[in-house]
Amino acid sequence: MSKKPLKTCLTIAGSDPSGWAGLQSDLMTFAALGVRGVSAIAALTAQNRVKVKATLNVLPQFLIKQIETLLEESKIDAVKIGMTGGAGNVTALIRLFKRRRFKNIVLDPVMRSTSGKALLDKKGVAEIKRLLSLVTIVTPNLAEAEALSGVKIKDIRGMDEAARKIHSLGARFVLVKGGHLQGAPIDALFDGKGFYYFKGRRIKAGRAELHGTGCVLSAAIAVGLAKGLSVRPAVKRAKAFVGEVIEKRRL
Ligand code: PXL
Repeated sequence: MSKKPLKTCLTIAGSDPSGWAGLQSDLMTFAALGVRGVSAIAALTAQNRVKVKATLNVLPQFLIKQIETLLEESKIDAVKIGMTGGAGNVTALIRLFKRRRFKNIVLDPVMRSTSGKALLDKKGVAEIKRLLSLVTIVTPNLAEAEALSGVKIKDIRGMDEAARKIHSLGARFVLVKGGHLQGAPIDALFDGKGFYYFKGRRIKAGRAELHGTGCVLSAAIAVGLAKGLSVRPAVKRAKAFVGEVIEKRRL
């Protein structure tokens, strides 16, 4: 065993009792990639792999209390944000991040479950836009990129246009995940100057089997950043890890 102290990653996310997505899958990702995971629950859900039946948001003060209490004890090397549980929670996070600067913040702007249930309302989306100026990288899928940018995305040019708009809202890096477009999947990473494209091959999987893969990706990016990688290699490694998870059908 190496004596090097483990890096610590914090996930601020919703609970998915089935373990396929959300905070539970983030903690498994952290463990699988060799960092210590700590967590703050932003919302509860009642769900299985197929369906989200109900959600219950945590109060903003209680969300912040969880994070502040962790910070009293440990240094956090990277933060991953997933399901936030409403505008009030996002506002509280904005205040916290202005007061306490974190070097690495990965925002997965979760708005809807894979099965289609809305996990964030309109006000929440507006607050997520304000949060962008405080994050290192935001990782929207196509629907989320459309909601954040107002751009209708039909092809890679649309992805690029949306990435530019989202970058102009303040995120340092924008990764638009193109997996829902037809053809070979492509993700576009924009750093304000240029685009880098990650081309993948399509792995055969049903919708339920892809549930939670966005969570794994953003958590794995946070791990890379915590370990000192810069953004592009962190995304590259995280994508390779997600590919393995989908192929093995487990974390
Ligand atoms: O996959 C997005 C997501 C994130 N977090 C939680 C979820 C879901 C989707 O269902 O339930 C808690």
